[in-house]
Amino acid sequence: MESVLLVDRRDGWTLLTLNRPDRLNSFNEDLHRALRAALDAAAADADCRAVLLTGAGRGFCAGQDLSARVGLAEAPDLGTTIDTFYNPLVRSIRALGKPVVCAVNGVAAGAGANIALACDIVLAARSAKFIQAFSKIGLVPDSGGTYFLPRLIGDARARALALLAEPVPAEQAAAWGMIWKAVDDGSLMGEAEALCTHLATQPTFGLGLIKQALNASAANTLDAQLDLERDLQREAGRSPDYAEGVAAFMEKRAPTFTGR
Ligand code: T3D
Repeated sequence: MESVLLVDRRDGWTLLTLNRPDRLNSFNEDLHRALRAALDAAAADADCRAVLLTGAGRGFCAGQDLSARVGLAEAPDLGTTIDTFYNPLVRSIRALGKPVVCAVNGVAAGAGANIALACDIVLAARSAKFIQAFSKIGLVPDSGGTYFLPRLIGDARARALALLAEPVPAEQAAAWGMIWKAVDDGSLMGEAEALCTHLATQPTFGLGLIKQALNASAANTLDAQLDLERDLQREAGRSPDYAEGVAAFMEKRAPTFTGR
């Protein structure tokens, strides 16, 4: 049987493809475990300097596999699933010390939409759409939806999307600032792969520090954020890639970053 997650090690980065296309790549426990393991492996692998997440088939991800939620003798404790799977997944994407690019190849619904939004740079095929599907089945947006959405697109839009579960087409998502950009369907993977190839040549340690600063920003006061920037800059200033970046600039040549 084919794996629920395809892992493809490229030159300097890793492609992760959610692979349950007949269920629009919705999450079962196997997919959760495989994705977490792959992200942990990417985190531990110094030769992996970016991660690209996408979906097989016509959808990106339809969130939780609802077939696991029917015919149960008693109501499931969904808080346990969130604690065990969804929250650690979102935390590991945000905490990964290297960029995570998401190529949204088709519909992203429920937790699938919010896992995409947790990634650092989100490209979407023009035919893709984002749906906060939760309210349609009596649930609450999870996987960071109520955190990311108001910060990305403002409270008014976040509220309407969460309460109405209306689909947001990729171009609208880009116009609202929910994602980085919408691209032609046929160029999605080419653009996303080129982005990862580029990121894999960049100062990875510094990019990880940038993620740390931006992750902290939403909850910090300006004073706290200024202090954090100072601390992170101190670390960045000690990195070999900083020394290389400055030397290359002064010597008017292209830098060769090692990621350290
Ligand atoms: O439970 C917990 O652990 C709590 C955590 C919750 C996190 C969540 O994500 S809750 C939200 C769960 N997701 C949804 O409610 C979305 C359900 N899916 C849809 O609304 C629609 O499928 C889409 C809008 C995403 C796409 O619509 P469409 O018309 O393009 O495709 P479709 O025909 O509905 O789906 C294609 C197939 O995928 C279909 O199977 P079939 O009829 O061909 O055998 C459909 O049943 C299946 N599918 C789609 N989404 C799911 C799914 N099967 C299981 N679970 C799904 N989420």
